Amino acid sequence: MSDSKITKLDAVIVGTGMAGLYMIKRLNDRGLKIQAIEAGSGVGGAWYWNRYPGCRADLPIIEYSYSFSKELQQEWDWTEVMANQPEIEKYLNHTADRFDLRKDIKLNTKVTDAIYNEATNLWTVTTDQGDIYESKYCIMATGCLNEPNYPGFKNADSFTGDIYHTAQWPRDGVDLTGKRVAIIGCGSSGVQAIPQIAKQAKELIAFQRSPVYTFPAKNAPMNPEFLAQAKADYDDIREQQRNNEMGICNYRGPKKPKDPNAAPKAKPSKKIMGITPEQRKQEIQDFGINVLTLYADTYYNPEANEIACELYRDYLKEYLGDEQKADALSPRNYPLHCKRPVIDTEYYAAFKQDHVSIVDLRDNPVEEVTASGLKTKNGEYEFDVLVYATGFDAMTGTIKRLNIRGRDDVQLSDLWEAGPRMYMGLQSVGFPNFFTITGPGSPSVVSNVLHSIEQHVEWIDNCIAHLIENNVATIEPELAAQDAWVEHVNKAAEGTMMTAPTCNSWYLGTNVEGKPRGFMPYLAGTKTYREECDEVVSKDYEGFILKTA
Ligand code: N01
Repeated sequence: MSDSKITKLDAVIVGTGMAGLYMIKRLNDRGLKIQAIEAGSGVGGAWYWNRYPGCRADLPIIEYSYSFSKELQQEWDWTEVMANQPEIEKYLNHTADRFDLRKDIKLNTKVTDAIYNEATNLWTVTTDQGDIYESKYCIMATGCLNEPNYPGFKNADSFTGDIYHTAQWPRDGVDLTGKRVAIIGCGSSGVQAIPQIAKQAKELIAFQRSPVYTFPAKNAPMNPEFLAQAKADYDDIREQQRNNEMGICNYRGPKKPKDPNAAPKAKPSKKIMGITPEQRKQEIQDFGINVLTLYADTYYNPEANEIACELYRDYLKEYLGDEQKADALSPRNYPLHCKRPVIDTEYYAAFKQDHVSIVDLRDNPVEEVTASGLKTKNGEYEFDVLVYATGFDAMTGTIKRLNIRGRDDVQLSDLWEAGPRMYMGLQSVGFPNFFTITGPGSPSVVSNVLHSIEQHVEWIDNCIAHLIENNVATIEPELAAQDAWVEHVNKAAEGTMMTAPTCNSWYLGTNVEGKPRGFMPYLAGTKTYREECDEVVSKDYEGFILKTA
């Protein structure tokens, strides 16, 4: 390859979601020569691809938004407490324009290979558009939930109707009016999509393998006074987020002066084990079903957890008033808090409608896809449209799909065959100057992920600045430090409901056939993790090997 066809760079950034956009901004501010590459026709990452009906944030948007720019915080007006996908996509496009990031982004382009050259310490990154970049640093901003998971059903291609995946929803939308629709999967995406699809479809059949514990989102239009106050309080909000292990402060608006004559406000009990069955029912009545997520002992005591699960099933039975639907939708045999929390807007209300039905796949599994629908062990179903809401090959799927080769031509996907191995979720041994934003082994998806993204981007940016200032050619982890970190991450998850033997989830990789079981994110919390990252830096990048040129 002639040198003239190779673009020389300081850094390649793969992906332009929330992580990629901020990474571009930071490296731009440093004056580095960079190129960001994006597979989509627009920026936004997860918020570009996941445009299925009902898609929205599951955290208050005041806290799930960039904190890096005070100006951006002040000028953007959110319209809902938990913004929907179109609004978040618009915000991210605004961010790209506001900070002039588009000049460094190549859209509609997929990275195919990233190969490390040990002689030059450079990464050669190639794309499906024929681009070749030679870059000192390669930064994966590919997100944790990017590679769609398609179940390998027999005869999957034989269906003659339209097929969609929630994570690859068409940009121009889909008109489902009057259609018979089937949806497979009832995780966060299915739970958000079902009530909205039910509004259009003539008939909606939900095929569900694992019912979820889901709690009302309590979304609402943004109150302009609340928003104004939040803007005034932003410094404090961000500080509180930094001091919280989830990166969340649950901002409630201005503190009202205490009325000395007011009766003390009732609060739910701290533990479910400490109260009688009657009191438990009373607390559900008083505080709503979400109260089950507030009892501390349900997070570590299996007995307490099972009491909460039983109460949840009772609540569902009473709410639905339909034995078959309640039985099918009732989660059993795995604990509350095992999967990522799901929150919903009128999910169960959708099933109260006659044209919405549920097929419980637990003892009636899918046998094959047919030309006109699906065949399960106990029956056949016909429909016009098939929607996969079957989630993602999370955390490792995208990175493993690419041809990433480090020192000695070792392929990252081979190295991660038995599960990802990273030091602090930032780097893997044998892949010098190759960084992953919110990689496995960092808090990422078990926190307010944007909060974690900002912390990682800033760490990587500061690290690169350090390397340049000190004439360091390469950085990569020591094997012993990486091994110890993987052990540390495993320990943090031990004994939690998320790693209970009966738990299956995408955190554990068990949602994808053949993927090794192992808890991938780091559970100690974002505050603890930030301190650990800062400590590593203060000890001259302890656990990393820095080599001068
Ligand atoms: O994916 P999931 P998701 N046969 O893996 C089922 C984020 N997110 O896209 O549980 C039958 O949770 C699977 O069943 P099971 C959020 O972090 C956020 O819904 O594996 N069913 C499950 O029911 C979330 O956690 C928002 O037994 C099969 C479903 O498909 C993450 O993305 C909104 C199957 C997949 O659920 C993933 O959510 C949406 C098979 N072969 C997503 N394979 C926000 O609110 C899988 N399933 C911000």
